[in-house]
Amino acid sequence: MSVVSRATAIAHPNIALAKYWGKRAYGHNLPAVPSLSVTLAGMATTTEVAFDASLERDELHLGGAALPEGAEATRRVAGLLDRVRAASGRRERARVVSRNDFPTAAGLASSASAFAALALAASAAAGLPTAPAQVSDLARKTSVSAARSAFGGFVELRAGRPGDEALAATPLAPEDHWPLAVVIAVTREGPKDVGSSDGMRHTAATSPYFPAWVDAAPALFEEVRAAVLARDFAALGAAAEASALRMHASSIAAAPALLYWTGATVEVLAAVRRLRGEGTPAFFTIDAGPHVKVFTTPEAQGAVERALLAVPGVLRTISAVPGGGARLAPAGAIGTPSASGGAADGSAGA
Ligand code: 2P0
Repeated sequence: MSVVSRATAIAHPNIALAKYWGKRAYGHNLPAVPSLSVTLAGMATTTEVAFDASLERDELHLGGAALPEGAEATRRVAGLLDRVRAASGRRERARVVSRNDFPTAAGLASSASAFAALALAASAAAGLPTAPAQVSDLARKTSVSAARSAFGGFVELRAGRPGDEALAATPLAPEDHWPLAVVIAVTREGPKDVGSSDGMRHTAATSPYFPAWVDAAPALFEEVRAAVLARDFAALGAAAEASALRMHASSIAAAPALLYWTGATVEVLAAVRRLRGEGTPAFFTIDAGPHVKVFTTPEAQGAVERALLAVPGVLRTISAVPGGGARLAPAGAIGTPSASGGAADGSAGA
């Protein structure tokens, strides 16, 4: 009978107010610009990692389906597990079972919650330290936005610097610092055309505006950061919209152009401006997809939802509030029957 070391973790998606877009040419997966995000409550990825000597290769089961060995997601998961094996001295392959309780087509960075949950569960299962900074650095090496989901509330991640080996996000303010609400206008079902990693690589390689984006991003990040600390909604909205629009401008100027928007995306931007003109607190941000995330206050959330649902092309809305960071969960939280015996919860070793 093989001995299994197992742990389960839960992590949440985050939405960047100051966008990350582009990697340093040096180092390993270092962001070219600083970013600042809000981790969301109410949507979660739950991931169980089981190191098992009887496995011949790492396995990934997503939402109840086994992914093929050569799939991009399987390769990225195996890459993170390789780092955990190298750091812990373990040699066993692992079975990873993961599910999201939110639709991946919502345009939320599901890779952020996925790799934050994987980094924490794999660290715990292998007996490595599970402090958020270590989990954040491990997650960042596979997916930069995942570094931010290690923490809850308002989270920042500086740009990479020459010589950086470890780079972790840091918490800026807890989730109850500022009771914002976010309403996501879903404008298309199904996966996006170009993934974030490919999109930013293409932008960096071909867009004459990419250097301008990298030059502009640090000042926008500082504006976002100051507005969050001061709870200044108008200042945050101006800086966050500028960050999103300049990020997208860099991609639109790539060759060939990378345009994530649909007509409905632009209609939502116009609706948010109309709302603001009528005195409703609202600003938008857009990630690598056609959906629009609209930040508002809890008091105005219902009015914003109604206004967005009335925009032609908006299929539905999803609402969320700031939430907590990645955490370990009890054994069995994934709700999947486990394989071989010898199960260990939390950070227990083999
Ligand atoms: C962000 N995005 O700051 C930005 C805004 C999308 C647009 O972080 O290559 O999946 O895995 O490091 O983290 C999405 O990029 O990219 C992202 P990789 P990731 O949220």
